Amino acid sequence: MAPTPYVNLYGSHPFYLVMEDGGLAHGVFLLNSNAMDVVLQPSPALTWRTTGGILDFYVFLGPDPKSVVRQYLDVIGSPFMPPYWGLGFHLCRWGYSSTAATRQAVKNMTAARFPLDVQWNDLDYTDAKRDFTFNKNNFKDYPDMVREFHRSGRKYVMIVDPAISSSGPPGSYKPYDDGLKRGVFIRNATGQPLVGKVWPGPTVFPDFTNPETQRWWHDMVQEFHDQVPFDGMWIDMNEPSNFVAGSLDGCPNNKLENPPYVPGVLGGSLRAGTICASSQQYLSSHYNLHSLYGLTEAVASHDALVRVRGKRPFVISRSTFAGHGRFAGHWTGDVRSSWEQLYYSIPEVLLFNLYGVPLVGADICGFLGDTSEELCVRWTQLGAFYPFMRNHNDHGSKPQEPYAFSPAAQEAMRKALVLRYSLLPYLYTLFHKAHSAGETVARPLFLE
Ligand code: MIG
Repeated sequence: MAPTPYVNLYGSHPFYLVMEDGGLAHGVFLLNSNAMDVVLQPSPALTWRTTGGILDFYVFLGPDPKSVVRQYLDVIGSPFMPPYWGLGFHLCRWGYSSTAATRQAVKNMTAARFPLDVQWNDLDYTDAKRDFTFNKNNFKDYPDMVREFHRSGRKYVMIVDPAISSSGPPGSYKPYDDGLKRGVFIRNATGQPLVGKVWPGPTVFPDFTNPETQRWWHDMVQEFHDQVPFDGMWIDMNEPSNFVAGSLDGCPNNKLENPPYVPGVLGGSLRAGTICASSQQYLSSHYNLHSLYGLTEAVASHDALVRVRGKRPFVISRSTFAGHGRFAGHWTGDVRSSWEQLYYSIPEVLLFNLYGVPLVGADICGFLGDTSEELCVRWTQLGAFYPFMRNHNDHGSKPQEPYAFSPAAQEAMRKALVLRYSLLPYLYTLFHKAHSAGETVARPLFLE
């Protein structure tokens, strides 16, 4: 779920770090992907209550907090090295409804003397919200737009959702037809591809634990890249998110769907907002694999980009699990344009660094709802210190690109951006140390 108190969020990292009064630190990792409660007890204690899997515990003795993080990363894998351009300023919004509108945003940034390294598009570029297609009306010259961005030294990233449209006539949509033939979709109790509902309407869900799915995903990425030379992938909705509970046909009544204990998840049911727990994947049931969906899609996307572009990949994911940072970064999803959410983005960014996902940031100025000038200025100043710096906005909200504000506000934002850019070599070095030696990029002071 989007950041809301007391509900399950986009990702799972069953790891904690304790620092005692004397400065000694230790950490514990429970490598387990099942649905679980984490209960903070009043005494210094924590209870994990998991609903399956293996009780595979790791204890990290530190003795200092940085060593705990390094020891944890020795187990789960250290962060991938992002391309240098990934550390620049990224601009996005849901509602750049044409190549003209997208180009205009880039022009406005340049005219207002703001640095912009990476331009993004949300679902607007697609044909009927389907992956690996583009809209032949408003985005008719989409490939040319991306090539133009390249000529001006910029990079380009677009959104990709995992769910694949399944309702078109046979022969009309290759990702579905080909995926069906290759058996890459998650199956329901009767062995048929499970059909849910996401942006394009009825959809099926790739099972990224199947090696054939990884190959199919690569082929789809390759074919789309042959048309549109994009540089990175923004993988959204990969918890996986579903607009109906379980599937269009509901879920069967069995032990995995109705286990004796359900952790405190939204709606009190494992299928709420996602697919049936008893659906079958290549490795095991979705009951066991649910929390790994985003990670397995990140692996597929990372590997596809390496093979297609032959360069360091750039993948930003909403869902994450322990080990994600080896393959991709993370943005913190649908944050509200509020002071409270600006505040919470700080512990979130610092925590993801302890989790080995240093390429992380919240949507600057907030995503949901209208921002205000003061909030957007302060959030840009804070965001200049996020390892991943992107301004992204919901459709229908008031514009919040840096150039949308008063001259005084723009001047403050420009200063923050110039400061970030002057520190980029330092930031890049921190990423190298995270990658090569298990360090953090944005870190809480107690690590020092
Ligand atoms: O149901 O693609 O978190 O960043 O703009 C919403 C549209 C789907 C959720 C993402 C948000 C993105 C939006 N997506």
